[in-house]
Amino acid sequence: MPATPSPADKFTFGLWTVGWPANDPFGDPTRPALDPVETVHRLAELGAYGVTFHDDDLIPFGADEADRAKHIERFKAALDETGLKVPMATTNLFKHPVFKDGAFTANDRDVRRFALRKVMRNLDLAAELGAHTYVFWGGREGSESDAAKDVRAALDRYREGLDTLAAYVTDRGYDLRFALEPKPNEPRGDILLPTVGHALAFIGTLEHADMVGLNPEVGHEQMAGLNFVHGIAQALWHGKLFHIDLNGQRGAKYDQDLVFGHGDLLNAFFLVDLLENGGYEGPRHFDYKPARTEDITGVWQSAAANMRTYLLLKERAAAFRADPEVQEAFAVARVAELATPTLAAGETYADLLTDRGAFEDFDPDAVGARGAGFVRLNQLAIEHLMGAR
Ligand code: GLT
Ligand code: MN
Ligand code: MN
Repeated sequence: MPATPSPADKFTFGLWTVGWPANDPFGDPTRPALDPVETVHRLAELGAYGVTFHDDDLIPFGADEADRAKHIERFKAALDETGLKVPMATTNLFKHPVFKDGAFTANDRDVRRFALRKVMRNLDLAAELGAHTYVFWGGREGSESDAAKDVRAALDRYREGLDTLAAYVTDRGYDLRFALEPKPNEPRGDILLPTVGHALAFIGTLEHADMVGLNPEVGHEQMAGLNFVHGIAQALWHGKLFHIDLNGQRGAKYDQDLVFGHGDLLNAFFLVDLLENGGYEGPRHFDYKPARTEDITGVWQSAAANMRTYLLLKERAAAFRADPEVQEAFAVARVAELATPTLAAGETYADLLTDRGAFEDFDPDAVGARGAGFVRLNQLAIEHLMGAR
């Protein structure tokens, strides 16, 4: 069978993904907790490259130093036995009630100081385990009331927090970059930095902007009604696609965290095409939740499904690009022509003003009447995706 994952494919999973015991706001867990050591072994058997974690996924919140050291040692031993890597780590700044009004942007200054200390402690561990990316998902940074949050002050504090942590990483000599993960809402009514675009603009204001990029998640942009492929293309264009969270989402509703491809499959096809051909070399990280209906067998089946779907889409995208009829359709649609600058080399606006062919002798009605051929191209993509070609 083709589409068998191997570490070379760089597939990674968060401990919190397969480890989710399937509790939701309406119901109790349907599965027992998973031991991180077992997760490491199972992911390695399935062909994954690495595993990622929040501090609290590995070490229960409030554990003492001795207990903490034991949890870390067991995890390290499992990594050594399996060869699994830890390319990314992050901080849980959302579960404990202390973070109910946010972490870096909580109105309460003591909470903000505690949050920075919690991150610094886990940055040390991330560096020790060889991670190169540190994710910041600010799920609690936001509000339900516009009276209760001064958004401009909150952005000042968000920036202060990230600047402080970037200075810490730089001073310690850690080879770590930060990746901000946007989300429009849930758990807060409105979350700060709600989309890729908001986060990109914010990053430009940071003191260490060069070491801060993005970790966009498929479902989060789709919750905001946005085209994920466009968001990723723009992040790549800015040189800011540091990491990615792959999953599935069906429309603008609660955060579904479905298996990759189990939401908007056509968008997933074009996403894989973009990632494989657009210069992204980082991990293909799955941030999904095995459905609450599944038992532990279903958990590992769903983990495998993420990787298999990605590889199948990669095959289909390659076949699409190699198809001579597709190449001809690309030419008809003038897709490559967009890479040609609008002005010729050395040409100025003054030259453009004297080019009669650009205006006086140009026939907008004739050009406006010409069909673009985009639908045929799209249909060819769909037929390749369906395995019909
Ligand atoms: C949380 C969230 C994810 C983030 C994780 C990183 S935690 O599960 O829903 O989208 O990527 O903090
Ligand atoms: Mn999500
Ligand atoms: Mn995520």
